Amino acid sequence: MSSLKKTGAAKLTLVWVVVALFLVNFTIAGSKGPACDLNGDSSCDVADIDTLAGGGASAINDWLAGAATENSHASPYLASDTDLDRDVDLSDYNALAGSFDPTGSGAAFSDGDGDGDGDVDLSDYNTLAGGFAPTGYAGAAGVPEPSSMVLCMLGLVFGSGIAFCRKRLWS
Ligand SMILES: [Ca+2]
Ligand SMILES: [Ca+2]
Ligand SMILES: [Ca+2]
Repeated sequence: MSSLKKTGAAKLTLVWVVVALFLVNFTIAGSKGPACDLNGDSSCDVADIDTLAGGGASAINDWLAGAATENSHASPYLASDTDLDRDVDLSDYNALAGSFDPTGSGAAFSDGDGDGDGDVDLSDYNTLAGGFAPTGYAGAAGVPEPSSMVLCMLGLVFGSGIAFCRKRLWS
């Protein structure tokens, strides 16, 4: 009688083990998504890269390349593109400037910490300034930026304005 009870208990335990293994396997298989999806919502975006705060440059750069591929872009996201909208513009600059803290720690990618060292400092700023591309950075190399063209035109207008005034006043 007691051996029957033992056999029954062993069978029940075996059933529970099988059920548990099935549930574990189902959970693992169900949560499989792209490697860049770090928060498990099936998309690779700013919320994911922000979880790498302070994780170092190579973790950031790996994610930027992997997520760009996952999101069907031909080239990796730039480290200064704080909102990952494929440009480096004034809104990226404002994010960095608003969180500028060279001695800080724990800054996220969307705060402007493009090199993943946890601070938002001159090095992050220089990277942003060097890659500033308000019209987008996919194939935009070599095209003069509108801001510099406007400055040149203003310079021309201002310069000829001075020449005009000089002519009027001193001739
Ligand atoms: Ca995600
Ligand atoms: Ca951007
Ligand atoms: Ca930094």
